[in-house]
Amino acid sequence: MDVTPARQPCASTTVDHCEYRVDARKIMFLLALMLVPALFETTGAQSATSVNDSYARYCAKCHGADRLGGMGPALIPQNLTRIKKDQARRAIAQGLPATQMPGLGHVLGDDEIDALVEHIYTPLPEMPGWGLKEISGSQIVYKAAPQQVNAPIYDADPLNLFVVVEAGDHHVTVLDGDRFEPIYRFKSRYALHGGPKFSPTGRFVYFASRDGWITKFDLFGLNRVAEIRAGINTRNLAVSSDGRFVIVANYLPHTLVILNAHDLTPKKVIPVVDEHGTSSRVSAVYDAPPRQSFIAALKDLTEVWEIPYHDNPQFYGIVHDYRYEGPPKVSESFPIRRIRLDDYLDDFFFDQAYEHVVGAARNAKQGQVVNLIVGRKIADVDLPGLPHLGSGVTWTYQGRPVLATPNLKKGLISVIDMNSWQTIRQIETLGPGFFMRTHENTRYAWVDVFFGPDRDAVHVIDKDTLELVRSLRPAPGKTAAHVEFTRDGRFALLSVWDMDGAVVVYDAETLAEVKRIPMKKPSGKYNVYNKITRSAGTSH
Ligand code: DHE
Repeated sequence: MDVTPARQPCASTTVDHCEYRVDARKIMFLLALMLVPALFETTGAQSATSVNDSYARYCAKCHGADRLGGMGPALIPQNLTRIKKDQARRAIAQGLPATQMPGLGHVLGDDEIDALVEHIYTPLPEMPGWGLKEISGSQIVYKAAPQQVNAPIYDADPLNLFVVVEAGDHHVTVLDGDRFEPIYRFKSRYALHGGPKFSPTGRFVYFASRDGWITKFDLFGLNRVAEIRAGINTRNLAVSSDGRFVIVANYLPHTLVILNAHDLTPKKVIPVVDEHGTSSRVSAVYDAPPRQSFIAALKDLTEVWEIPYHDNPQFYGIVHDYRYEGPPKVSESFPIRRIRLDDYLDDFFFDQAYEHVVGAARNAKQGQVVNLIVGRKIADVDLPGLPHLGSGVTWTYQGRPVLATPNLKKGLISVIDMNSWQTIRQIETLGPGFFMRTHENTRYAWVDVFFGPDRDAVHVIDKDTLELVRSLRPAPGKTAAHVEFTRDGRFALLSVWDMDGAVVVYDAETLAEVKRIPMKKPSGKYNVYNKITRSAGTSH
């Protein structure tokens, strides 16, 4: 059974499909605009029509015809509070780095861009609600399928499976990580984004789509268990380390939604507001297992939230300065601890002990280190450009723990000493990178060159010398990105991001190609064992 989302996003399968060409009608229109200005000094209705046309032609496919988001974020004043109008103007004209937003300055005139800016800063006549009632109403619990079993229905190591998200045609492939053969392929919700998250044993996997659908899938029986639409425009999800809860971070509405991990029944909708009533989008939410809590970074408030999910009151002793809001220390009350910061956190990273959060704002000059125990910022970190901390990895270098992160604006990898929080090295690359990966059993770290002319290259870095040792180009001319290792670290799987793409398997020691598995724009791949053991070399 499949259920149509309340708001159907565009049926197209890629984002680079959006039409930005100037056609003959457009040229005629622009000529008319130049030659007969008086024609256009008429009614407001006409200019409203033309801005609606521009929006429909250039924006709607990614941002939704209703401006409530799709592949791109919602374009409504509530979600644009951190962007000034001239920044919006620049973004439309020149595009935005590290996003799929192209510049439209070559097809739209200044007046058209101005009109679009006014349009997106105009409140919608009515904001759709997506509260507990609507969320509950969208829930689908799939009937127990005959194949629901207590062991995998296939002959492969269930902990060495890869879940591969194929963004090209919105499918997921379950891949045997020993034989490198697909076991099963199924249609996912439209535009999954972020890493799927696993239950503690690795049997179940949870996906989030940009338009708010959460899917629970059983990797033993290879069937969907339940689905629910938790938001209109969603960022990501996290699963509690005890396997009881799923939490969903939303851009729209401004909420965090807690679900029962068993069948996705909603438990609580938390409005994300500060004490003055200002609301915020949620940048991302993650699980912090040793703390038995969720940590959420907020986009429009300079706060980080910690939301404990543990019943054991002893847990609360770990943190001395807890300031509870709501009923205290009651099971499943999900109290909120607010940690106030100097700046926003758009992207962040935990140390392996989950004691520190290293975060950065998109437009900040440096990052900040927040100690979760004392609940405040303890250091600044030199992180120029736009570090992609969510993709950071750690290893031991000369006896000390280091964090390495790619940068979405600059071709460099920052390597930071996690004891002193000083930068040890900036490794130059061929261009800005999106994803970085390593594994405890390999001497190399891999990072892609996601943007620019060398986007088909992937660098291999020696973790002992911090030198680039090799650049691989698995498919010249096609973007190569996102590596994940097998559970033993012997093989590295790399994506060729193309409709006619592939997952390419490399020997992690010799760097020789072992196998190529055809796939449709495989955006990310996730190894069950590495995820549930929280390998230092992968995203959590
Ligand atoms: Fe992502 C993860 C934010 C654009 C592909 N991306 C994440 C996460 C965040 C994030 C916060 C971590 C969530 C998690 O795993 O739980 N991404 C953002 C942005 O703010 C940004 C720059 C703008 C936006 O459009 O939201 C952005 N991301 C993209 C893309 O354009 C990518 C390349 C293509 C796509 O699918 O949209 C993209 N993001 C990914 C992938 C992951 C991800 C594949 C999971 C990485 C992993 O290995 O864990």
